[in-house]
Amino acid sequence: MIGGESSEDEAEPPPPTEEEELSVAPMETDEPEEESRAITLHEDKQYYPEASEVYGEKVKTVVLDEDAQPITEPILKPATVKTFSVLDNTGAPATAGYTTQFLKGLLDAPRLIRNACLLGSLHCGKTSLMDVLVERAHNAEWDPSKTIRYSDTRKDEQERQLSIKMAPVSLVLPDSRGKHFALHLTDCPGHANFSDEGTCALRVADCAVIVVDAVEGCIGQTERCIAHAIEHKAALTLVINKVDRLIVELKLPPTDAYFKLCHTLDDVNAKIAEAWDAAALRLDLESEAPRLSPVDGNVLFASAQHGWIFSLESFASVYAEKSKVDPAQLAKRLWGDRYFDASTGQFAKRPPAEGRNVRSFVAFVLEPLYKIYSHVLGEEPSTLKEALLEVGVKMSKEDLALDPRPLLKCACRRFFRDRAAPSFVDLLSQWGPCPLDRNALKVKQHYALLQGPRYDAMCLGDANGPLCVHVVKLLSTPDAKDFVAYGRVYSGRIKAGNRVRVLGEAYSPEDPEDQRPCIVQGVGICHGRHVTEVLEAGPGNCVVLEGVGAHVAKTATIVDDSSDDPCAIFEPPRFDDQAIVKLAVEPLNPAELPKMTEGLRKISKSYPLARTKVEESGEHVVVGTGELYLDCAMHDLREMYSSVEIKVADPVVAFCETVVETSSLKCFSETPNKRNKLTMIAEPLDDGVADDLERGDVRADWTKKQVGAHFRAKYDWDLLAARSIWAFGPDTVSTQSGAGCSNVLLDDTLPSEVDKKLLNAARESIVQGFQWGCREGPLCDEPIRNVKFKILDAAIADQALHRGGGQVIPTARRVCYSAFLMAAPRLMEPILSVDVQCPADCVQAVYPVLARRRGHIVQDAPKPGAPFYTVKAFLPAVDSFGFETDLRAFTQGQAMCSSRFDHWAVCPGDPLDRSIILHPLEPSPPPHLAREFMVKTRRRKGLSEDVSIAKFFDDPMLRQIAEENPIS
Ligand SMILES: Nc1nc2c(ncn2[C@@H]2O[C@H](COP(=O)(O)OP(=O)(O)OP(=O)(O)O)[C@@H](O)[C@H]2O)c(=O)[nH]1
Ligand SMILES: [Mg+2]
Repeated sequence: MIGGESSEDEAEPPPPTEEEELSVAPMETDEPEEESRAITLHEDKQYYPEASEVYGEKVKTVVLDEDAQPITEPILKPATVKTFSVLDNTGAPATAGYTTQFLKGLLDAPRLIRNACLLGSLHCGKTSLMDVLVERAHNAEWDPSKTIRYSDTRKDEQERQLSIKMAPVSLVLPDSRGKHFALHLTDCPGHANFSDEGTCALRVADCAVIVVDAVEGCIGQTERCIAHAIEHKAALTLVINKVDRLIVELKLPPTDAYFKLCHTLDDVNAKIAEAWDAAALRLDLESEAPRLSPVDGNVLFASAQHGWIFSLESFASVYAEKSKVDPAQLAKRLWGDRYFDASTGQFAKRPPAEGRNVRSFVAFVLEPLYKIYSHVLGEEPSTLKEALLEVGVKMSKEDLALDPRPLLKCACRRFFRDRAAPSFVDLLSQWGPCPLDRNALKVKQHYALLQGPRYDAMCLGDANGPLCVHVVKLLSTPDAKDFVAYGRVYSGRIKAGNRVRVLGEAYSPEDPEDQRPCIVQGVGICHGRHVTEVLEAGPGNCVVLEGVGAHVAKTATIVDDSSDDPCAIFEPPRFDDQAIVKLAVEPLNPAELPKMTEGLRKISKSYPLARTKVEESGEHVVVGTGELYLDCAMHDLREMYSSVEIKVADPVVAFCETVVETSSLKCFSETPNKRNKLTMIAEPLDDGVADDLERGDVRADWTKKQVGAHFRAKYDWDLLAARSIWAFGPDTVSTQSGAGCSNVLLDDTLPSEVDKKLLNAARESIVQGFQWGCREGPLCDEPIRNVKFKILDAAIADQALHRGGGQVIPTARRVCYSAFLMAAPRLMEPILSVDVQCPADCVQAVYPVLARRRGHIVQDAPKPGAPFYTVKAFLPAVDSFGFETDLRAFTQGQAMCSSRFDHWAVCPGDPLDRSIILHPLEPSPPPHLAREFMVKTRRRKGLSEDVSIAKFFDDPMLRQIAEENPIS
């Protein structure tokens, strides 16, 4: 009853009122709601025309006798439009000063396109650097006292001041000669947890711009970015950012600042050489690692905060304006041991006999910069104008009235004029390859079918060839209701309205089930916060596609619907990190489970490395790379993808199961129909094999000969053993899902004892059983890692009917388990590598914090030219929760740390040792840890408390064990 009060205490129902409330409500219809929204309320009984007369056919009158909903709730809920992105219109061609037509023209000229990504450590200034470029491209006059962080498009990124997602920003910018280029850039997050976003960006990029903080130099995270970029065969360039910190914070004299920059550069080059050498053979790289040098133009210096970026040549052009010098020639003399002799006006490799003994970079580059900074920060306002004029910086009265920070930015801008963005474009135009030149390389590296007309067209980037787009990432729409796909066009032209096929990650020509037809609803160029519809795009471009997001799980390959020529997929990305932290989630209100599962599905789409699964106990689990990763995923789950209240358990880590000895018995198992019998043993793999398999150095699709040659050459296996490898498991290809394919199944039977023909007939089923077993080990359902299973004997039924999958697969799994359990099984835990940066007096405080968590330090050393130490350590992931907070507390917030997965290590203790008594709420001593982890994991998963050995052994097998171990 609208407006009336109904009391629950009343025994009698309230008498019917004279008045009837009439409300006009929408009639049930399939039409969209908007058409039938009219509602009126009337409180007397006069004649009212039928609602349909007034409001049209689809509206009917209903009479409500009692309140259908509380009075506080509006009958029609106001439409809530949620947005999680910072939206503005900057980036549209109109605001950027060019027409969409011009943009489209550039997109059709692949020689004027560059695809690059900004990679680097946490907070080294990638987003700020992007701001400098965006400011120029959009002719935006932003408030110099504020940082915009244009490519941090999500509100939470702005609030946390941290990039979480990769942000594609396509810009049209001129180089120093005024030639315009279309740059498809991606700003990647620097936090170690989000390195998966960088992997996706590298998949489409031809060039990696490594950004380094001038003070921090090349740190662990930078090293990983370099190695990962080399892994993707991206061209390497370097920006040394935050050079202003050397002047303002460290107050280094100019010569020391030069040495510091040299040291950073040498460090980066050393790391490039190291990573190159490690990958050269595997990736078939050129023998010589590239060397970056400012003289070659592939190193830039920048202070993104103060709005400047320069190369030696662009700095030389400042001098070229005043005197008649060729900037290119001068630039060559501005780095290294070059000295200017003022008396002769010449540059020499030795200091002049008379005059100043400073290198040319110091005299011509750093000293003018230092002067600007010292004048702005140290000079009285009254004399500042003249002082800056000395260095050629003209400032207006209004400029001089600014606060120091904007004033600095303003003075730098006046000095460098419009050189920042063009220096960056020069870098990419010279060192970033044209996409068409790189197509072949990328296709060869990542595409699965290396022949045929489609392959040829992709390698050439043929706009008239068959369509092929590699979607690497799904980007949430601002309202988080849908996803748009971001990918690179390899061949053909993608158009809005195209009928395409979306091939998923599980697609293969042999098993083509994972494909969906769909219609591309829109093709656009992403400018970060704004998308320009371009309707179509050709090869070499990175575009966003509307209408396909729903059909893509994580990555996909899009091909035209009509063509019949064989197609394959781009293999799923290989990440340089692993998802090892698990979080169990549950809706507060159980009825909201479907909403939560829908949200989890979206989390898995939005976070490349995140996996979601349901444990046997019914528990929903999200697996991610670390605490921050899961924190962001939970934020998205609660706020963006499902507005459901969620209960979250304490985070736990993923484990692996392994063996440390050879099986003490030959384990056998019979199929239920007693017609087949398999005998196996398990033993640890040689060191390094599992890593090779996980890295993809050895692939399941290799021929027997290739696999044999590899194992013989690298691990000294005998040829027979090397050639008798049947399969890798749990997965055929190494993925990010924990253990990847790190186990081997070997056929070690003798032709004299076993009918090989029959055995081969059952091979498929045995392999499936092995892979199933490896996926969920017997200790606590975690993947098996680093184990070699050998088939020693097999009796296989000669009738196909009796050796079907239903009989053989579970038996193969059982025999794998029993062989595993007889080979001293152990639990493996993930170990993180931790990089800590802290002042010298804090180093001692780091040791106890690590020691308390079973961590150990492998290196602590002062950082040259910086007032801090870097400490490298290993820390078991299971003890890493809260480590950062602890470290900050112990060092009064002076230590910074970054950690990520490094390797798997065997947990101390025997997980099957029943003599261990676990005391609740008490830390277990190290020898009890494996047992504790196993029991807790089993409990969490709803498994029985202990591993029941009998489950995996046949009776005859059990008798044999009992005979050999009479006591047990
Ligand atoms: N002094 C100085 N500070 C800078 C410079 N560039 C960026 N910063 C500051 O460094 C911090 C991090 O900058 P961001 O641009 O967010 O760095 P980022 O690399 O994008 O960070 P993530 O994406 O979170 O890894 C901010 O506080 C910036 O103001 C610079 O050139 N000089
Ligand atoms: Mg950033």
